[in-house]
Amino acid sequence: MKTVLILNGPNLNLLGTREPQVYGSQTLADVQTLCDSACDANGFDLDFRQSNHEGELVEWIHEAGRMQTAGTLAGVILNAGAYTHTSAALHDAIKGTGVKLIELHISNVFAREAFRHHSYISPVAKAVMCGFGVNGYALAIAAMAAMQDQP
Ligand code: CA2
Repeated sequence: MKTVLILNGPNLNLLGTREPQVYGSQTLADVQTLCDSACDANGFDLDFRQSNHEGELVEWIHEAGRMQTAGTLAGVILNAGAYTHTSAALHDAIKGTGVKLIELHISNVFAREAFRHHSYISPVAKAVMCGFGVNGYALAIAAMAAMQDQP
């Protein structure tokens, strides 16, 4: 069984504690439970992580690249949080490893402040999803399953 690696960036550990009108009221632990069920339903193992540190996220993308080479990775679902809008390092890591990656956002970033409209991740992602709330995580896992026969 292949693994879906779900990476969450800065401040997503605060999910459910503030800004419920933007991000909903579920916690990151609730999201992990949702992802567990979605992975079960789609025949994947789940590896679910969060970090507030850009370098740690870069290291995890490198790890994903090694898993992809070994044939154990289905793909990465990345909610890079605010690093989406700032991180050339994450862009380079995704491009350099060639990992199959879906960029995910809980909110519709295009309906928000202008600085959230640009993403360093989108040009190196296979697909981009935003605005579905935390249910977007389950939708992204189903999309990852549908993408498995693509190169
Ligand atoms: O909509 C998303 O998923 C975002 O990636 C969330 C990031 C934001 O910087 C992106 O533009 C869009 C922010 C995550 C912070 O989440 C919090 C949740 C509750 C309370 C405080 C922060």
